[in-house]
Formats: sequence, C-alpha cells, structure tokens
Amino acid sequence: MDARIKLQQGDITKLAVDAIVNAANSSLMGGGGVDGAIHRAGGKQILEECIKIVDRLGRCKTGNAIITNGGRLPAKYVIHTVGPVYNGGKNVLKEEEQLAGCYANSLKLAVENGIQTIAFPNISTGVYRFPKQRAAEIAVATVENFLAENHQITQVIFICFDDENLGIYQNLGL
Ligand code: AR6
Repeated sequence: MDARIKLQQGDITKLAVDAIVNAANSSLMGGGGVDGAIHRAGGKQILEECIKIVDRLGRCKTGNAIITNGGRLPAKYVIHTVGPVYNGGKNVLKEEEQLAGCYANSLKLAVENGIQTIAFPNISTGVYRFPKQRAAEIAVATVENFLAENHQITQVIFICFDDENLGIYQNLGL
C-alpha cells in the first residue's frame, strides 16, 4: 500500500486538507448525505460557484469532477464528483468504470490546481447503493494506480463515516 494513503473515520467537513471531495449529483445543487453536510458546513459561497459552473458548462456527467472554493470549511477547495447510481446487472462494468472515474478525475483536477492533500468519502455507497466492498476495492486500486505515476500529491485520506466502510477499508490493508 502507498504510504501516502491514510484511513480515518469521521466527518469530512472537519478536515483541514487542501481539498475534500463531495459525492454530488449531476445538478451540483446540493442534496442529502455527505453533499448536504458539505454545503451546510461550507455555506453559500460553494453553491454560488456551483451555479456559475453549471451555467457555463452544464450539468456534471457521472464519473466527472469539477472544483469550487471551500467556503467556510477548513479545506481550501471542494472537488465535486458524481458517482454512478448502482443498478448492477448488465450495467455493472460501466458503473464500476464510472466510480473509478470519480477517483481518477478528482485526483487529476487536484493536480491541475496545485493540491497536495485530499480526502475522499465513500462515493456512491449511500443513497446510490453501490456495494461497499466492491466500491472500496475500486477506490483503493484507482488511487494507488494514480499515485504510482504522481509525486505532487502527498496525502490521500479515505474518510469513512460508517463502521461498515471502515471495517472494509481496514480489511484491504489500510
Ligand atoms: N463525512 C463523510 N462521509 C459521510 C458524511 C460526512 N459528513 N455523511 C455521509 N457520509 P451519500 P452517494 C458517507 O448518500 O451514495 C446526495 O443526496 C455515507 O456514510 O452521501 O454518492 C447527493 O446529492 C456514505 O458512505 O452519497 C446525491 O444525490 C457516503 O458518504 C446522492 O446523495 C456516500 O453516501 C449521492 O449518493
């Protein structure tokens, strides 16, 4: 395991990292879960920048990411990414690819913005119902692959809110 990857349990809105990642939806207009928590804690500055981005570029596609200011959060930036809604079945490979895209595209955007420290929630494993074990395997593998080719990022935190996700990440060797 890359020594720059760290596991933590708690609330992502409390982290003083360069960027926290938001599990958003394609409207970028906020929602429940971690998205709601980030907009509540960060205040209206974040939503105002989201509105400008949607006006300019349209909605955010599944697997893609955009970046805004961090408002009142201790983090300087929020990277908003849109995870897949899990349906499984014949769509499962596409959904897995989209979830990997969330992690890879968020890291790419982080690098483009000079970010060194970043924290991820367990994207798609709440309301979007992605199976937690598989989601964790994809998250860790994608981040490890990215870091193998990148020396700017100094720390990636996986922050688990619930005990089940925490246990899964621990079993993956974190
Ligand atoms: N800090 C860290 N993780 C959290 C927090 C928090 N404060 N709160 C929840 N989680 P979800 P999704 C965890 O449902 O499945 C929203 O309405 C939670 O335990 O937030 O990607 C959006 O607007 C879970 O493991 O996101 C979208 O419409 C993880 O965050 C939709 O939900 C993701 O759960 C996105 O669904």
